[in-house]
Amino acid sequence: MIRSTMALRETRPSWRTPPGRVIVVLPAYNEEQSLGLLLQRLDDAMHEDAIDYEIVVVDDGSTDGTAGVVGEYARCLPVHLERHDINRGLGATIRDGLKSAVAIATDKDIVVVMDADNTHTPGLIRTMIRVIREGADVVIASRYRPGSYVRGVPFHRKLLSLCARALFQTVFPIRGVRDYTCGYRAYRARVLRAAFLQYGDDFVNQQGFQCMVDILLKLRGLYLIFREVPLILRYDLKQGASKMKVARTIAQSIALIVRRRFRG
Ligand SMILES: Nc1nc2c(ncn2[C@@H]2O[C@H](COP(=O)(O)OP(=O)(O)O)[C@@H](O)[C@H]2O)c(=O)[nH]1
Ligand SMILES: [Mg+2]
Repeated sequence: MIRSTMALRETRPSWRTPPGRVIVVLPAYNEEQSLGLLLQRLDDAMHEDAIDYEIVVVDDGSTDGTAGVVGEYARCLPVHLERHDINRGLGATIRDGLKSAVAIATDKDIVVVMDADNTHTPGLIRTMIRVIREGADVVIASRYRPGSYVRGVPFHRKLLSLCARALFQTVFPIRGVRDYTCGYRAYRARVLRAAFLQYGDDFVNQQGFQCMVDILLKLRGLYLIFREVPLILRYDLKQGASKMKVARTIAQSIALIVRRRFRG
């Protein structure tokens, strides 16, 4: 028995490298109530599918116990904490999280970004990985695919994201993309590395929630394959209010469209 295992090892092809890992980036601003539960659910989901993973939490100057929660879980889970001294906004937080992820990733790894508010279901990561392994470079968890399900989202937020979809699909069509604004996505690590090489820190240079759209606009110039999978959004699980400032996000998104569409 031992001899046959040895023989197998000796005949392992030289090109075979260990399977890729998943690096999960969580932008977090005052998420102490949700983050612990999300970390547990992430660990469960990764464990169930025997996926090797690491988590990078970027605490964006939270004034609550967000950093403390990460510290607690870091004793038993592969979680790293990065901190901003002051609140810098979602764009800078996602940029720093992606940079840290790329720094520890190999080209085989997959980087997943999701909200830290425990409304995105971690079980979907397995599907997103599968779609990347099937050939996609970027996978978006989308509210606009058959099988998606949204629970607890207020009417005005549904309307806002529908309008955003209509507008962005018209002005910046990207094959395979309907949901431009959802914060739950998976990227090949090497795609992110290439994007940082090309754009530097300007890869993510929008401060607010419109950074999600801008990332796609930057990536669409890199000749990539975009795919979507249906999202189950459990907004009913959200503790406290959304951090999105609706009027500001609309104004900044329109400014972004004008800049990117008419001024290059
Ligand atoms: N870094 C950072 N993260 C933020 C900020 N505002 C929101 N977030 C995070 O961005 C994600 C999206 O915010 P959320 O309130 O869930 O927005 P919604 O789901 O669209 O209502 C969550 O993980 C928040 O913790 C901010 O000012 N800075
Ligand atoms: Mg959210």
